[in-house]
Amino acid sequence: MILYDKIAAQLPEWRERVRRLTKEHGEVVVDKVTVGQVYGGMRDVKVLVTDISYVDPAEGIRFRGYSIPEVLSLLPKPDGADMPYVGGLYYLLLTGEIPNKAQAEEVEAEWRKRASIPSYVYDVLRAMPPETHPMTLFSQGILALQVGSKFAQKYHQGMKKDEYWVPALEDSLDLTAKLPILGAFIYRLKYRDGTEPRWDASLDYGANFAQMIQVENQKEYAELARLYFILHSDHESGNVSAHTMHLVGSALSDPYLSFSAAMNGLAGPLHGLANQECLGWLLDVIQKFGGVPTREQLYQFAWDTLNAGKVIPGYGHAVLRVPDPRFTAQMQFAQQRFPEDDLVRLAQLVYEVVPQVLREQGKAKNPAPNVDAISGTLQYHYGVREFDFYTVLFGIGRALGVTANYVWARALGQPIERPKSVTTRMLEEIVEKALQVA
Ligand code: HAX
Repeated sequence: MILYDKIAAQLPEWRERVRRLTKEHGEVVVDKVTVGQVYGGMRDVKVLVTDISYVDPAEGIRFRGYSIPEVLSLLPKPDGADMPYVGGLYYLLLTGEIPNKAQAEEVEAEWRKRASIPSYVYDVLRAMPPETHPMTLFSQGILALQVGSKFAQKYHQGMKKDEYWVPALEDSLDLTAKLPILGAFIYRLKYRDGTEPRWDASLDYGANFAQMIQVENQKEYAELARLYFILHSDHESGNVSAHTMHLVGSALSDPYLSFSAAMNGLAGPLHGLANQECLGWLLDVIQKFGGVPTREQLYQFAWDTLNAGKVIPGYGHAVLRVPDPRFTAQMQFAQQRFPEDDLVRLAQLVYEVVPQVLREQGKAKNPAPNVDAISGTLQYHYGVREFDFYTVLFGIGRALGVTANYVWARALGQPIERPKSVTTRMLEEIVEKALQVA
């Protein structure tokens, strides 16, 4: 398999680079940590390594060194499509190389072979109360699939550490192939007729999701699905979902166990759930004003949100200090295709008004939009209007990045994660000593 061959060929050099760093230069200091960071969610502390993506605060995400506009223009596309193959993006994340069309299609073919879900998984989900949140069903569905983990089987049969990455890659391909089916089934179960989706072997990953989720305009939605999954795939390793995957995986929990845990983190309102919250906020505005409000009305509404002690969803970021290029790419998609849509016009107006409001409030370090400020608007336009489902879409995309990281973490023998904690009293003593010295 091409992904296996490519990674196997790169591994000796990577292992030597890591060996040199850790064995010969392990004592070199990378960063200092302040009391504020210890108590402040470890913000900006450099303690994770990934070569798969990097978020530059002043520019946004780069996947394997490529910016989002570069990724969207360089990756191969299905015939007649504007948006690239998701399989091409997975190839890039896993190997660091831009694939040609045949290579991207080979990843798509791998997914096709693996794209089915055992019927007991559907039964598990059907047994849940109907009001269960889609993210809970998603996480449970992933756990239910865990019994098929090749990593877990091989580990218990006895496997050399050097070989961990091979079944990790197998599981990652299996898991990423099954997630669109699982997501589409959850959508049908909660909001449609509850039937089981079937993968269409003649379609690519994005187009398959479009047909399985049963939207009306499948051709256009397939473009959105490809864009959406690519944009949401990775955002370096410190965000809650990626870090959870890495942390749980570091205990050699298999990709299913690790990814289910990651999805529980993505389900939090400050992380992936923000896309559902954001659309809810936009719809509240439309409902309150009977359509797109004036600039003044929106300005006041934003202040009312802040004064009620709430955050404005879709704005702010822990790392970024500029508008998120994932926001920009989705806004361009909407502006090119349906600029007159009320929600698109509103999202644009919010973009013009909310940063000013957040700047006036003076708390948020980044008053600019993040990926979630627009993603729900696009789904809504194509008829996917059940917005508590949106984080599942994010999760399907996020799997691409975090499984690529999982494979490389096993390939490079990354150890179990175990930072050290201190007590508040210890921090007070450290501060007292520092004050005496000063
Ligand atoms: N609205 C109101 N207040 C905001 C704000 C927003 N959009 N963004 C930040 N702030 C506030 C914070 O709540 C914090 O207030 P306190 O000092 O009272 O605690 C202050 O500004 C400083 O926060 P920060 O340092 O700028 O931001 P953090 O790194 O702490 O948090 C968040 C980053 C993304 C969680 C934050 O900006 C936020 O809550 N945004 C709204 C929710 C959201 O859009 N989340 C999605 C983020 C992208 C993502 O992960 N998607 O999955």
